[in-house]
Amino acid sequence: MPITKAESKRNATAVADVPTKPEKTYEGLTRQQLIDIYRLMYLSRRLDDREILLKRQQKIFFQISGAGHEALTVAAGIALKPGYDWFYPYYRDRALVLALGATPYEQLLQAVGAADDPSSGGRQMPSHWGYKKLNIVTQSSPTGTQLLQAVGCAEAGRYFSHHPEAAKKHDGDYRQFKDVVFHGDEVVYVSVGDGTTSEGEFWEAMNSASNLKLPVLFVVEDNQYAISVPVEVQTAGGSISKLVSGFPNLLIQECDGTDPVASYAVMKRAVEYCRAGKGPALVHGHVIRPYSHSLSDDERLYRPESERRQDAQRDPINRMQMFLIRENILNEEEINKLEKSVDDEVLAASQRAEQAALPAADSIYNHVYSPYLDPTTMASEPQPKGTDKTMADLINACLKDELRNDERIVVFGEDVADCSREEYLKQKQIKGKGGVFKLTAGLQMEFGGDRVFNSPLAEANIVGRAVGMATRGMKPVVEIQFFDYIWPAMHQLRNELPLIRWRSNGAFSSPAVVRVAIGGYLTGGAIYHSQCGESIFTHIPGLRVCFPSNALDANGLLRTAIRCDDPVMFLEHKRLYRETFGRSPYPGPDYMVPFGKAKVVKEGKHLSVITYGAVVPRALQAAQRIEREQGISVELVDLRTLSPYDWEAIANSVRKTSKVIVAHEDVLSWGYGAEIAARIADELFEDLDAPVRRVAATDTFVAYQPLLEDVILPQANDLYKAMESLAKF
Ligand SMILES: Cc1ncc(C[n+]2csc(CCOP(=O)(O)OP(=O)(O)O)c2C)c(N)n1
Ligand SMILES: [Mg+2]
Repeated sequence: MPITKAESKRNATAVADVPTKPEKTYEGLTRQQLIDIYRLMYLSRRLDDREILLKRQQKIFFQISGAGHEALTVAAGIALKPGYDWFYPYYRDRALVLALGATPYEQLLQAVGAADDPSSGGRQMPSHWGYKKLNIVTQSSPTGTQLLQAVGCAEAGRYFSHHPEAAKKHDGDYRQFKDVVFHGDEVVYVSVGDGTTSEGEFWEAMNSASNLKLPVLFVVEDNQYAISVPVEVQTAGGSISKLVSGFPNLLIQECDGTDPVASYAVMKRAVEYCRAGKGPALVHGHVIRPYSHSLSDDERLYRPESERRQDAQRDPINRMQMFLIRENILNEEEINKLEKSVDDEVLAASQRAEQAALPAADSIYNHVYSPYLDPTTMASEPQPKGTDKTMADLINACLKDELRNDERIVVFGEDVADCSREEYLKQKQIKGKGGVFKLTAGLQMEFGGDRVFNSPLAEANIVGRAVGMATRGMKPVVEIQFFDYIWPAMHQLRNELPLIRWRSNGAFSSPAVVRVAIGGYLTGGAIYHSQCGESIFTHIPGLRVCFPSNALDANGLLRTAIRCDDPVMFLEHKRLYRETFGRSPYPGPDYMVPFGKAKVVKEGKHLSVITYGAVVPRALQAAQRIEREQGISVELVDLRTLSPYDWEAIANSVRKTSKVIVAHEDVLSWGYGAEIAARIADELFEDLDAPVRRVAATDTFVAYQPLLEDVILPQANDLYKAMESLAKF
């Protein structure tokens, strides 16, 4: 069994001289390895104890321990290869992270919130592991979001081994800054507690990993509780390993997770299975939780003394001590000596960490976005060719160009493939679908089923896997079929995708593109096929949001979205896909529209309309009519991207006309216009001759009956009336 670099370092300070008897091994573990394992377990426990003390002294601000889980997680750490395999641990995995090579000092830097905390630079709570050099990917607090990312990470390893050319660097786009390393047989470790297996994303991850035969090692650390909720409430029948037994290709192993030798035996088997490419494995380890859920919880409120005493008898630290003595590996004196050396090490690390420099207050904006590539400067001129094309045509053309240009791109989502049953395509029995709006038509046929494919009907699955792939260096360009159904992916979109870079203090990034069909004016689209809601996403730092109004912008913005180094939500208005308005000739394979640069669609002098998306053609119609009928000259500004947005263009227009309407299709209250209007009122007050007006949908849902839809969504006539009233003010 390989000993990690960190372990061999630790051996230098290990105590025992191993007796020179014929070497007896324990599931392949040597006596020295068992001593090392005990050292790691004890080190982990003492670090928790130290943090608890520091918390009581108010020198740190939170504590959650890995106590009781040490044997299982050290076993995983030594069965896997740091910096080679990939790791998506959770907060109980302190001992795993130590086994992989993180130091006590590094762990304590996070507890004190130090500038040099390698996991997050003082941004995340303690025990939120992330170590780039060890392939331990930045971890968050939501239970279970790591699972689908681990699946995506495993897919990326497989993808690059099938497409080694794709790993190459490329100047001028995100690839310049995104290193790719792959080996072809790396395993992806992901762990969760028993309670977390109740999350839907657990089941989505199990489904995809086993269906795709991916090398993901799922470790369920079953301590019988999720805070105060016992396992029988979480899991039908009380056993997760029984419950998942129907998944094909899945190796299931159950063990006493308080016994490192038993745990190592199953981990080794599981790792071998995954590494051989046979599929995923699930290790169900039974552990204990001796220190309550966290320092904010007191388990005596819901667990009687008898139950706690029973658990204590299985404490892995005591058990391992007794084992070492029983097997004559260490005597009591040697154990004491080892423990003393660990205690000294922890104390020294703690004293050092308490002195560590704290992050500078002005560092808070670092790594919200990529520091390397600024999408507001990514621009090139169109080279128009051929006849006018629709927005749908030019989005499709951009996807084709970019798939050709960048082998790291994969396209997936619901129904995006031409046909999943490829033999039908090969035998030319069918024409193929390529998206419910046909935006991805022909992509699978040209680029193959491993680059363009259908996902299960599960939005979190789509975005979660994309996050994992993008973290490894791929460029997933995924599709959410209808904005109305984006919500199952909200966790990944709000808590993961845009945060990876910031929360890891720049160590990791996940620049994926999420294309979403959005909007109404469909005549019969009704509530669940007409929603907008862009302000929910512009409210998220770290996420870029585009909302083009015409074919040319859609093509150029999508290219910038794909080539840039930030995560992008690309909102495509369904009604505009095939509209006569805003068609354009194909602008060539390199056309890019910079983010944050609005377009003045029509110059004017009496008032400004700031808008985007499907309101642009409606506002233009109203502006042309009012100029014709009443001589009122309206300036129309199309924002094109909503985050970032072009404040300069807004300010220039308002300074020129002194009157402004902010218009959008989404409901009025708390909408995107509220922010823009507030900023205009704040910063341009002196330039205004009238109140800032807003035109938007009513504060209702979009109804099916066209008569109602017309009243609900802002029409050209509503814009006309608002223009008229403001001009007269
Ligand atoms: C999505 C989400 N819901 C709720 C929480 C609050 N929470 C944090 S840990 C936890 C219990 C987790 O239990 P389990 O998965 O069994 O892990 P354990 O802490 O027992 O190791 C809960 C409810 C959270 N972090 N994320
Ligand atoms: Mg639990």
